Amino acid sequence: MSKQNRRGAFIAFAAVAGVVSGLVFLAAAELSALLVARDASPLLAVGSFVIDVVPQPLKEFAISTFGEFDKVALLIGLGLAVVIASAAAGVLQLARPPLGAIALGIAGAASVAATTTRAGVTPLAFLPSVLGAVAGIAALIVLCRRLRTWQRAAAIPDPGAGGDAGADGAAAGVSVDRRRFFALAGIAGASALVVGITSRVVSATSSSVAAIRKGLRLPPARTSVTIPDGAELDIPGISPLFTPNADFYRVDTALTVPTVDPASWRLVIDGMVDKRVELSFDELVEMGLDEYAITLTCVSNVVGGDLVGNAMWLGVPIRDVLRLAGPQTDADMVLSRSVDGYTASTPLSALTDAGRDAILAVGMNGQPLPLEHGFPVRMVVPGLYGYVSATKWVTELKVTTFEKDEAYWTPRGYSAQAPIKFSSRIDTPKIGKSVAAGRIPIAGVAWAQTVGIEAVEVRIDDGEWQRATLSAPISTDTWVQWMLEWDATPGTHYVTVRAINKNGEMQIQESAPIAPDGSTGWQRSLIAVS
Ligand SMILES: Nc1nc2c(c(=O)[nH]1)N[C@H]1C(S)=C(S)[C@@H](COP(=O)(O)O)O[C@H]1N2
Ligand SMILES: [Mo]
Repeated sequence: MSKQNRRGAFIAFAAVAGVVSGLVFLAAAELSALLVARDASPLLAVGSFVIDVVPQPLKEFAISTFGEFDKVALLIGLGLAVVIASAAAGVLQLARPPLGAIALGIAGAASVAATTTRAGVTPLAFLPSVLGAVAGIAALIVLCRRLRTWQRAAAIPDPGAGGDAGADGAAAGVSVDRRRFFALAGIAGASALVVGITSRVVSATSSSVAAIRKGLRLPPARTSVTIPDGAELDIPGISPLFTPNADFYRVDTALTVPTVDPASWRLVIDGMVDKRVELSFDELVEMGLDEYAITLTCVSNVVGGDLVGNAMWLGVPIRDVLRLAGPQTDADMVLSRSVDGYTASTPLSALTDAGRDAILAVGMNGQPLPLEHGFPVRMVVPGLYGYVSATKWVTELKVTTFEKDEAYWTPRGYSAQAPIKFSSRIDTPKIGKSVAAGRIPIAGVAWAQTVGIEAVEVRIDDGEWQRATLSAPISTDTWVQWMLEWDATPGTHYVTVRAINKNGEMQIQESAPIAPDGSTGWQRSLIAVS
């Protein structure tokens, strides 16, 4: 091997030593997180930090490119960054010790900062990062020492005239040093992978809160919603009147689903109130549970999109809960806060006005809230986009003013207040699927929470607008289904839909993007008939 090649090879081995040390760091951190501080995994904390700080356009790019897999993509990206950074630390440590170890120490300090500043973490949250850094640094020092021993042995000049015996002896020494290095790196790397992956999987799947939720029996509803005859149309491909929990869209900034035990959950009502109030889960549900059929909509829903769903919620009016604390008259906003630090700003009037069914929900479609939909308690407010109203895993209602306080999305390009812009969607025929000529239904859903849908109109190509048949509405807070029989003729056709609300207003035709306060436009879809 030439001297040049040998130098290159040792740089590569140093990179291997670095990557192995990085794995040891993460594995030790994951194991100690599993044992002492469940929510303090450095990788996840740094990931959550990234989610909070990336600029809005990048976030939108990630969501539009990776869709539901945006969080997986983030974790893969982070993994790559860890591999590259720890390889660099290895090379540094071999060339200029102890710079590599110092680099790992800095990574440990950054990871302590990321974990301990997450909302609602345990006081021990610093420990996984510290133990991880100590283990990683120890591995790096030991591996690089071994590497240097081997490097020194390999650099022994060919004794030449000194005779064959000397050269053989040196070569044997070199191969022992090489074997020692690779054995150590292999064992450390493999055990780190096994320990790290097992700890993470155990942490993710052994949440005792999932079992607690399964065993939870909610009191029966005091009042239930009457479903009128004709509330659900029987058309293949249309959205069901109630979206099953498993199909309900999920949008949040939580990298891992928060696990909140109802036994330790508390709701604090504070801020501009006559008296601070704290409620336990039992105290909340004892206030009496009622059913509410409310359609939830995300501000990120594009025209024709699927970030909208309808559920039968079981909950307590927020009005009743706020009344216990006595909001002061100069307050105009409630800043709701989640265990994960997320906040939403909701106009106080949307929570207290008579006739507005804003609730603290504990049940969804006949079950306790699913963990990812906010177990054990979330807000649901008819007529406002989710980001300004539907706080999941909610733990605090701070009565305040829009002037004094700001919610999570407000400095990130979204309006502080955001009523839902009413809209309509075509569910069937599916875009891009060709249908057979003949009489077929065109059908979908339309929503205008708090006002109600008066009519839905459909136009084929440039024809007349035709009134669709509507399902019987459950309430003004619930979407309706609509359908129109169509004699489909072969060829391609444009189908356009628009809704009219019960105030006689027409759905906005002009298209608007989702930021800052929700999309507008009429859905126009191309349908191929054969
Ligand atoms: N804690 C928390 N609650 C949250 C969010 C969040 O990021 N964190 N996102 C909000 C947004 S933008 C929407 S649209 C709804 C979505 O609720 P779902 O996931 O149950 O459909 O939750 C809201 N509540
Ligand atoms: Mo949303």
